[in-house]
Amino acid sequence: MRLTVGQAVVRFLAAQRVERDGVRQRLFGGCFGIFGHGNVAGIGQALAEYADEYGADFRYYQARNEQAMVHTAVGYARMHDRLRVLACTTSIGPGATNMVTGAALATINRLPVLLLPGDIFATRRANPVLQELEDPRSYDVSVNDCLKPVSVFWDRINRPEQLPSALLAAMRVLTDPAATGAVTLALPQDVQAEAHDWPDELFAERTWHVPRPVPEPAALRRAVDALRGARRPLIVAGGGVIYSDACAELAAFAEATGIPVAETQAGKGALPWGHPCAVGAVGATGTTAANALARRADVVLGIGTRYSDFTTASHSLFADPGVRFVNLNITGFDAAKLSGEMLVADAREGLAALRRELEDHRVADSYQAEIAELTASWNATVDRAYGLGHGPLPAQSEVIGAVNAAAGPRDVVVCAAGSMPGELHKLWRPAGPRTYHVEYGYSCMGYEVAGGLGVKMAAPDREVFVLVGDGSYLMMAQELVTAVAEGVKLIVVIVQNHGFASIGGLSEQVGAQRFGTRYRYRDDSGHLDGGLLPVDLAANAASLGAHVIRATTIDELRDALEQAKAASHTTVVHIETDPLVPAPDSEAWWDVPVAEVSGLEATRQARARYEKEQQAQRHYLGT
Ligand SMILES: Cc1ncc(C[n+]2csc(CCOP(=O)(O)OP(=O)(O)O)c2C)c(N)n1
Ligand SMILES: [Mg+2]
Repeated sequence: MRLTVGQAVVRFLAAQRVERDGVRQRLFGGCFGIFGHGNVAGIGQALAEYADEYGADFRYYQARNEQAMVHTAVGYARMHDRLRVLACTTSIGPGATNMVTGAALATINRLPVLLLPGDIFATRRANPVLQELEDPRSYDVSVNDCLKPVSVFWDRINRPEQLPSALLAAMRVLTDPAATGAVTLALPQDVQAEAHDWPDELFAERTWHVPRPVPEPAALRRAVDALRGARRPLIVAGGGVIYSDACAELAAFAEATGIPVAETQAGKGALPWGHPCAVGAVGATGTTAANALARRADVVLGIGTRYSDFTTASHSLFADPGVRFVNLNITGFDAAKLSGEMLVADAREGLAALRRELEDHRVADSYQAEIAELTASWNATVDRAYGLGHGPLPAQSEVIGAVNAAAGPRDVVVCAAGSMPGELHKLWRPAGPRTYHVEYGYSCMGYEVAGGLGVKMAAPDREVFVLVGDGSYLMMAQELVTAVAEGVKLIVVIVQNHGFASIGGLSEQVGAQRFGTRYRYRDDSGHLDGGLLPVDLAANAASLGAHVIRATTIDELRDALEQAKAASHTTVVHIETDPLVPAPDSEAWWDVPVAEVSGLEATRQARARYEKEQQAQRHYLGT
């Protein structure tokens, strides 16, 4: 079949299928893109040529910003448990490099996305072309090389003959849960438009089977022995539990053994709030219940977690001198962390195997009673935070409480950066898996609206509540336009607190006095501490085509959320909060270095506190 490279790419992607647990579906939900020179005549022409043939099965979606469209693809893939993917095509140069942040986010969160940046001419006939980097040391370098370290697979197609093997490798990586992340195929613009005679089999329907590897018997025995010997075991559930659809198996294992389950940001919702074994968030933004258990745990069973510093409280949380880790993970890379017993397997298969071996094993009644007591005490803390009645401006925790009350059991909350992720992690009461979507691998400002769009595209029958701070909103709000154009309904709650409440708090903690963390006019003394700026984000959202409701009290917020739920179009609710109300304490630390010498008394005091906290840090080298 004689097609251009662009046409071949589109035909190939449309023919890919994915299968897990006997369910087979299209791998690609479509292709996002912003056209320019580099893709308009290649992938762009191909998408135009096949638009009617493929219809909704493989649709072109227009974004407003290339970084944002990668976020959208990530939200979509996560909501589909990594089984469905979106492609993203860009022009060369700035269009391509705008995707670098999105690619890093995808790779860090272990979520699949296919990036198809345009690239400079392979023939180099008229170089330098518009937007070409021109590295004097090598004409082989282009700005797309920036995507290499943030991609799990990267290739450049300089000749049509290279395409089939590159496409197959890309699909293998996208559908391999142990390897997945951002996959980049850089496509020089002349090559995209070049015709080639392709074998017909390249475009035949092809099914990629997602594996569920089972644990090796010897590794299983070691893990079982460690858990049998534990008096105070604790499970740390990460995103892998949800992506592997292992939540029911996790509940069964926890119920059989009585082992409490703490959750990372990506793992939150693995057990529904209120489950007798659920102790909530763990780590620097954790609940006092999970963290008290973590401090004294003798065996930690980490499942599908990458053990970020937030989870381990910067290696200070797991404080029992003899604490050991058993890590059930699809990758050896993560399973080896903290010198853990490596149980390399699919989370669901691994949990089923552990349950078979440990069904007769239960934690002591006294431990269970302690768990219930700690959880009840934390629940009372959340009740207080939700009903604080702070004034004149409400506290952020009250906003979270109102959104939590408005969300139905299948609805999804989306967030990524600022002070809300930490508060959501500890305070939000999830109804179950896939209802809590906080991007915290990269905690990227600007993910919220764009990622929320991808979530809603993947789950159109659920309400999607996007919680976004004013800082994040100002960084990347423009995909509201895409939501409006596509008729994809989002409920966006803008939490206006005139700057970076999160970094303000952090700044105070490190003795930097909230410097540069508020949005203010420059004052007469030259500092950014002047009056409030005349910024109206509600008006901004309205100008982008969203329906807007302004709320000033929590009661008005509740009303606004009900109106937004009843509406059929994207609705933005604007509320101002007090940035200085602290969230309930997690009683856990996060390592952010403090200046070792300073003329500021506040900094010197912060340094003294820091050096004390640092003493709790461990290497976890095993026994
Ligand atoms: C792209 C990006 N730049 C910078 C940061 C560092 N950062 C984390 S939170 C934050 C402030 C967020 O402000 P806002 O959205 O208003 O939330 P608030 O802190 O006020 O809750 C900054 C600058 C980041 N996470 N992402
Ligand atoms: Mg803010």
